[in-house]
Amino acid sequence: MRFDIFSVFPAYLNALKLSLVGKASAGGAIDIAVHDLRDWTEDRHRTVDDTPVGGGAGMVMRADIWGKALDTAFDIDLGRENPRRVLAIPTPAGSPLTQEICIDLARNCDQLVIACGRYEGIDGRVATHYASRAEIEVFEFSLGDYVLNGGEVAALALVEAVARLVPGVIGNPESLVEESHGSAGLLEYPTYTRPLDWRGESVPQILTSGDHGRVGRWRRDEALRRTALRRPDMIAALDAHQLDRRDRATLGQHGWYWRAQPAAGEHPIRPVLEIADDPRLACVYAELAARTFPDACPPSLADADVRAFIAQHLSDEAFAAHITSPRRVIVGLRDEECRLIAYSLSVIPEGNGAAGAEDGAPVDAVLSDGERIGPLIELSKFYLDQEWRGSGLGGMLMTGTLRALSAHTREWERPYIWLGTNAGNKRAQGLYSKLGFELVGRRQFMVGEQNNHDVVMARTLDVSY
Ligand code: 6GU
Repeated sequence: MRFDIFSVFPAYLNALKLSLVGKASAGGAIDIAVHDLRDWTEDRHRTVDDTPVGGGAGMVMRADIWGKALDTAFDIDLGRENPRRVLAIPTPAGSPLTQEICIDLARNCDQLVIACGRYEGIDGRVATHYASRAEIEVFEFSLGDYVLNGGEVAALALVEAVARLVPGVIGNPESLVEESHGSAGLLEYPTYTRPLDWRGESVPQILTSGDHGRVGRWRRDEALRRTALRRPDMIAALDAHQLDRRDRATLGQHGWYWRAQPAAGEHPIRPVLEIADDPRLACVYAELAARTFPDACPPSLADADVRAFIAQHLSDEAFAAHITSPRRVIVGLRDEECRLIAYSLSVIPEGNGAAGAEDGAPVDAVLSDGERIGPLIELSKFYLDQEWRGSGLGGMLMTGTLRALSAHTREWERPYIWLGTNAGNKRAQGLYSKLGFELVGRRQFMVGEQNNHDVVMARTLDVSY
């Protein structure tokens, strides 16, 4: 691969004689030529710029000088039919340079010509003229959102990023596999070497364990964590199909979730928690409640009874009443399109819980270790939209619910929360026990004419699990 770099400060590019890129060009794996733009001037002062047409600050580099210079590079015979020639123009107004672009250039480009501008940039016709020529591609690129005095540093960056990917330049291509911005779409995990103790800091113990499986997992968790903290945009761009069960736990800690059966091309999202405090939201909650309530009913329940229950207890009006009631707390989760994907509804008993709850709810209960607990808040509804089950979102909804409730129980000595769920619904019971609930008793629950058997589960209201 051939690089031709044009600059009014050719000495700036002497760095390309050093290190890996220097060796690669000395060894013939790549071919780098640096040219002084002023060699194409004809006046005594070797002038390359002029004032901007239309006025404004600074100077603009002349198209005629650039044209003569760049033509000489594009006239070079590269010794093959239809070579791929790219004109790269560094500018803070360019599109971001990415690893993906560098990989493509390293693999598929025969000649990379880099036009380093100075001052206020290069006359705009240079880019449009070369872009109009069928045998040349133009790539105006930027290193990031800051301004450099000229394109030379960007040219150095581009050559180094591309050259190291040219086959044969790096001795051990393995080292390209796991690096940041590689195929995993994550930043690289941190690396360490001896001494194992340095200024009171030791190398993470797991790395000296010799357990490759655990080391591999630790490194992936670190890569995920770093990326979540430093580059949330990269997490948002991940393909959910490339993420595993452990990734769920790690990214869940940073607020990222994806569905258990992601669609093609689905990305993780950061659901947003809300406390429903405006009765105008009632219809949104009623819709999700009506849609999810049947999932918790045993198959023996008559459809008509389920529909009647929904009409009576989960209507817009019912939710408007819940939302405005001081004894109800409704918490929702919304996806990035603001769709409601999960909600909970809690019932706070009268009189700081001392007087007992409605609907035959237990005032207090006995835990498995014999401890009596109470007073109790009822977690009356806790539903995830079907496709979000198994995503870990239940943990987020539970934490949000407990936090919202704790604002109501500051005066309580030992606040507990209970729920009843159908005795046959093992999936729900499994979820609740993962979320810190334990079995404390049983109860009957009427839907229509039918008496349903529920288990009652409870947990403390502190959020320290
Ligand atoms: Cl490519 N050129 C200049 N002049 N400034 C920049 C840049 C490029 N990328 C970021 N800032």
